[in-house]
Amino acid sequence: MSLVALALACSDYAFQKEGDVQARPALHDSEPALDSDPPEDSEEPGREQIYCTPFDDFEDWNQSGEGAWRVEEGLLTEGRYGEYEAIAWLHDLGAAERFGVRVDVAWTGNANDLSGVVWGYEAGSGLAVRWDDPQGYYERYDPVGRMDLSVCEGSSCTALVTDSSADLYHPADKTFATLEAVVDGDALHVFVDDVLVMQSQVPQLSGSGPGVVGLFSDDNDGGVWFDNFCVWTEG
Ligand SMILES: [Ca+2]
Ligand SMILES: [Ca+2]
Repeated sequence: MSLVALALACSDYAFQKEGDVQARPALHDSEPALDSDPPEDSEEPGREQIYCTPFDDFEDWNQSGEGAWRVEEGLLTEGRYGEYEAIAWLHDLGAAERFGVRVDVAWTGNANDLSGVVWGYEAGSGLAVRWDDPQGYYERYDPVGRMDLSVCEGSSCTALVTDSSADLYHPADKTFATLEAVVDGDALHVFVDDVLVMQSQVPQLSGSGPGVVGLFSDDNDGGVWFDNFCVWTEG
């Protein structure tokens, strides 16, 4: 698929570490009616949340291409009709043996294609975990939806691993699911609402991040919505 929108978080490191452990509820501080419950794994000892944004604004993010990103009432949305591509990036969150990139994601309308998280973005290339066809609009998978791990070079992504075995249907009603990619050495585990939906071992994962992190959106006609984008590391 050649149509790509990628927005990478950078910026001010709006680190929400002021309150240490007490800061963790800030993961879901802004729209309690929309947010899901804090995932249990964010409470695991040893993990340090190193970046988190509730998308009060998008000013510190970089982007390129033609993705239609904007903040609306504390949510980041991207969506437009037709073909487009966009890439954005920020500064580096450093390296860790084990890390997680997570975001709350929701959709509206129809004809939504790919959404996901990005890490290790450097010189126009990065790794992405992407959730494809979450409403089954394109009837590409049975059960609905597919997860992949891809290498994205600019607007062109090549899947390293795909997994369509889990039922990844999610309605386009602006309710949020939490997508999380956890990398541990060369192992990848992908969770939706803390349920494991894909796992794989891929050599390219070793030393891949988190580095420059961000979000991926491709051809979400109806619109994709993001909230509470957070990165944690361990070790
Ligand atoms: Ca928010
Ligand atoms: Ca589409």
